[in-house]
Amino acid sequence: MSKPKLWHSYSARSLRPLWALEEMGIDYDLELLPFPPRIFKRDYLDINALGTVPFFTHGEVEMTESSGICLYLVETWKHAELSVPVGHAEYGDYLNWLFHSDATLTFPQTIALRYSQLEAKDRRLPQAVEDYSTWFIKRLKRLNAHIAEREFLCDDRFTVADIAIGYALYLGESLGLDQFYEPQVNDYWARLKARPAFERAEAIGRDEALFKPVKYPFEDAPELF
Ligand SMILES: N[C@@H](CCC(=O)N[C@@H](CS)C(=O)NCC(=O)O)C(=O)O
Repeated sequence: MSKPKLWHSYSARSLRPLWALEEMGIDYDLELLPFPPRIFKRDYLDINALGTVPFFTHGEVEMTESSGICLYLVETWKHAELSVPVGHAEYGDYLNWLFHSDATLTFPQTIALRYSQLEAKDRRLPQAVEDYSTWFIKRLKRLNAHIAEREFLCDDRFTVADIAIGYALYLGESLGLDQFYEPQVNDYWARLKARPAFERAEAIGRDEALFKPVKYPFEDAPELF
């Protein structure tokens, strides 16, 4: 099997596949980029025209979706411990959490992040920041109920669905929105971030990172560019 390669920026969604690679013990190449790469590493646009991270290659395969890459890794490496197979009673739930992680949870977070601190001060939108921060917390409703009686999301064990959702909780924490998490979500998040593979992956690029988010209520966030 050829060696996969991941382009990553500290604290970006590329942490999902990086964490999965570390959990699985796969040998990989890593390209560490300053965030956001479209500003600080212009030639990255020749590799990924979107300018976003992650970017992932494996032979001829090229991917840009962090939760999709996690699914690709467990399926391609046939990693049964971290996946839920087709036909399993919780397979639908497993896929739902994988997609929920980005389409429902990180989507409002990124709007709050952008309009509180990534944009120039005269383009910031406090109303959007407040509304989308609240929206993210409200969208945790399904997780709040699901995790109240469980240790992990699916099949009573840790899978890549936990990595996908765990990243949304990580981003929420970096934005200071964890102060609004319900206790069972805080406990779940504490279980996830205590995993050695998460600790290894999260530390990559931390010392060199140019960008570290300002926390809610995001007052006086400096201009980045
Ligand atoms: N849906 C994609 C989103 C990728 C994405 O937007 N990544 C952000 C970082 S979390 C990014 O690269 N932003 C930089 C930019 O938009 O210039 C995924 O889940 O991986």
